[in-house]
Amino acid sequence: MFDELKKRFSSAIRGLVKHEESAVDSGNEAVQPAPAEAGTQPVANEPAKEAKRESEPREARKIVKLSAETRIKGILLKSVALKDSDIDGFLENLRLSLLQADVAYSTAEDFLGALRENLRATRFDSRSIQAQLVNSVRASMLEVLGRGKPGFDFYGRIMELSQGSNAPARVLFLGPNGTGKTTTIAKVAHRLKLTGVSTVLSASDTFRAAAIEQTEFHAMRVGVPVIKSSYGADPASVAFDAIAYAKSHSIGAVLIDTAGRQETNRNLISEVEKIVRVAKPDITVYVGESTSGNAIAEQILGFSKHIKIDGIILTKLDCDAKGGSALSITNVTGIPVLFFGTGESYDALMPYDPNFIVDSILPAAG
Ligand SMILES: Nc1nc2c(ncn2[C@@H]2O[C@H](COP(=O)(O)OP(=O)(O)OP(=O)(O)O)[C@@H](O)[C@H]2O)c(=O)[nH]1
Ligand SMILES: [Mg+2]
Repeated sequence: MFDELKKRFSSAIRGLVKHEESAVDSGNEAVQPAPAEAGTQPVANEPAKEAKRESEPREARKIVKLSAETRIKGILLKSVALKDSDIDGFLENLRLSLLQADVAYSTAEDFLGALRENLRATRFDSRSIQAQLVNSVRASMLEVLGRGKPGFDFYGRIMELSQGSNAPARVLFLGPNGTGKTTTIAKVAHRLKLTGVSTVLSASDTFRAAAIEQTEFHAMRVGVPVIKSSYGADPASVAFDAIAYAKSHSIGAVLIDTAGRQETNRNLISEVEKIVRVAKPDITVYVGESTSGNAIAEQILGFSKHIKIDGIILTKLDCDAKGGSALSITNVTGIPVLFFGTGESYDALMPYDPNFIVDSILPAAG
């Protein structure tokens, strides 16, 4: 996950640092040291010193190169400001990388705008340009990832609701076909079981062949009950029965599975609206797959015209080398991402963490 962005960002950052270094080298020829400093300056191209430079390890050479910048500009300045032309080239490079990794256009622009301001406001110490650059990119990315509605403690809220007067907690899962709704419900049931909250699954996908058996299979493996009906039955009435079962058995939470549907299918959207009217979910979760790329934000906005969505679970991040949707989804929809699905096992549900995304994309600052 995020492999492509990591590769591209690392190369853009390295590229800019190199660019800066060579700009410094050429500047060295143009700028004469001030007379008072001349005695302390190394003589350019002095053979013995050049030979020594060649024998130094790479990292040290980089510092020598950059300390040339300090020699030249440091007489006047202690630090270096990036030139506008460098910033523009760098941002253009990043823009391409972001768009090719499926980051939404508006999010890419938001991020690049924040980064431009950040880079313009930063005085770079010539010995640590790369580290400072990484930190600037990190800060701008976190700023953009932090915009939009903040997430909430999903399990904490379920636990609270499961003990309240309106128990059980009712959680509805919806989204397009095959995104991982049923598997994610099993993951959530597994986690709730470990935290001591009892659950029942509502097999409210009465539409797709084998969907009921699939829910039963997961329920059996996780060790929780399931309420089902027959294919073609009203999914809302299955949810109603599951809630009644939970009430009569003091079960803490009902997890309602639904058939996959597109936001453009009016009949299927009406069906889920009916489930909402009957089951009155406390939390409605949209399950979408990361590999849908840019399209996912549009799909969510389409759904949320009809149904209030409280949170998003982005699945199959483990299969997505790009991962751009994870960066833009909250920024575009304003709806918080709660978890990433990172595999098929029941514990492969990772809480959403902007720091994790940024760490996965950026090279280490040091
Ligand atoms: N690699 C990976 N596979 C996943 C993840 N989540 C679900 N899957 C797989 O995706 C496939 C579809 O998962 P389901 O849970 O059946 O998806 P669904 O949304 O319920 O599908 P429909 O009921 O047909 O709409 C299954 O093979 C799952 O094992 C994930 O995070 N990573
Ligand atoms: Mg399903």
